[in-house]
Order: sequence, then structure tokens, then C-alpha cells
Amino acid sequence: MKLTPQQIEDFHREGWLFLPELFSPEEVALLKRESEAIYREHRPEVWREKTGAPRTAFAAHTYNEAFGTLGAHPRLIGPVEQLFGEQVYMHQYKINAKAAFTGEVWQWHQDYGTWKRDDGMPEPRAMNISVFLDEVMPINGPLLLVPRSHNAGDLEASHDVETTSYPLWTLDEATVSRLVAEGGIVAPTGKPGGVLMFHGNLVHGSAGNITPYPRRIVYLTLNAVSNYIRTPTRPEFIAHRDFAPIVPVADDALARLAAASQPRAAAE
Ligand SMILES: O=C(O)CCC(=O)C(=O)O
Repeated sequence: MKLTPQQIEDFHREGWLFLPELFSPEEVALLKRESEAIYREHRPEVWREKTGAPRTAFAAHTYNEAFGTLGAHPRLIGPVEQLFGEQVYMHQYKINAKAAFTGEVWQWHQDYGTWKRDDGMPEPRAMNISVFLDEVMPINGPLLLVPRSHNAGDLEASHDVETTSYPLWTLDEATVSRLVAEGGIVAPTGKPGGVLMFHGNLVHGSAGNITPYPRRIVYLTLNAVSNYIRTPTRPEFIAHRDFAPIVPVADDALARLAAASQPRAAAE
């Protein structure tokens, strides 16, 4: 899949782009079922909120066929390769739960802040491209983005290891206030299957979810192959060391998998 010249221009200006319903209800239904099974597992890749609710499941593309297929999907790999002008590999992969009632905050941060400091990534030539598994609404903890903040470069940050179960290099209130005064805040919302991509330096965060509606989003962090990480400190399942370029699957690969693995009741 290729972005249009207008979409590329919008991305460079605003630092983010939303592509509504890029994946079908059948493709998303398979991923939702698989995510529920993964969250029930007790394995080091599944991190939990302080309440015990799932927060995120790392590296699911390495141990789950459906998420592996999504991790090489041309609808996700194509646009990012187009923007970077070279092949990409998977730096990180996670399924964030933002569980109903208990999903916690993600503090204000830039992704590249963590990739640089913790993983030794040379340049902000990696980005998150994410797939909504649930409907993302204004009320269930959507991502909050500060448009155009990617132009601020790599900002000073401090390592927050206390607010949530996941350590993050976070921004202070004065910095966020200054950037919001310039760019405002947007909260892209949409139906399951929507895809959101954003620049590695775009300032973002999300509030807790106190609603009965879960808000699962899968994030592929795709890094330009030439920008491979030099000094990783985090475990392999968080910051991958396989720098081989992703070979995309066929566009209908996930749909075929979904058709072949209908739940019994639906198939009959
Ligand atoms: O899923 C969320 O709400 C935030 C995730 C995030 O900011 C990140 O992975 O960098």
C-alpha cells in the first residue's frame, strides 16, 4: 500500500496520519480473539498494571501467527518504508490493552526519547504504526497527540520508573504546556481496523480508562534498517536485535488466516 502525495504532506506537517478502517472486521476479530488469549498467559512478555490487569504484551509477532502476519503486513510496512525511503525492521511490537475500568495512563513522552537513551538508536528514523482493535473513543483513553511537536527535536526528559509499571522517559509540564500552546492536542478516534502512524518525536500520551470499554491498540515500531540500535539495554523482547528487513506477506494473508480460523459457532 502507498500513501498519496497529500497524505505524505499532511504527515510531514502535522507529525501524524490516521487511515480509517484499513483492516476489515474479520481481520480485526481474529486479532481480538488472539489478544485475549495472549493476555491470559503468564509469560515475561505480558506486563500488567499495578492492579494485575494486562497493560501490554510485547513481541507477540514472535509467538503468535496472527500477530506475526500483522507484523509483516504490506498495509503497515509499505507506508513506513515509503516515508523513510528504505526497508524497515521490527524494533518493538506491543499490544497495549488499556483495559476497561483499570487501564492506566501513559505519561507525556516522545518515543524517540526512549529509543535513543535506552536502546542507542542513532536517529529518529523509526516510528509507531498502530492498529485499533477496539473502537477508540474520546472517553476510553485515546492517544493524545500534540500536532507539529515532532519539529521540536529530541527534548530533555526524565526517567519515570514509578508512575506506571512501565519505565518511560517523560516530559515535564512546562515543556508540554509550551508545545500545546503552539499545536493544541488532538485525539484521533475511530472504528476497529483504523491505523494511526506518528513521527518518533511527536509528543503524546494517554489518560486512564475508567469506562467499561476496552481500548486495545497494536503498535509496530518500525525502524529504518540503516538506523539499527547500537547500545541496547532493554531485554530482547522489548528492543529487538534482529535487524533483518521485513519481507511483507501477501495483502490477503491475514484475511485468509481469519477465514481459516473462524470460531466454531460462527463457522456453523
Ligand atoms: O497506548 C497508549 O495509550 C500509549 C502508548 C504509547 O504512548 C507508546 O507506546 O509510546
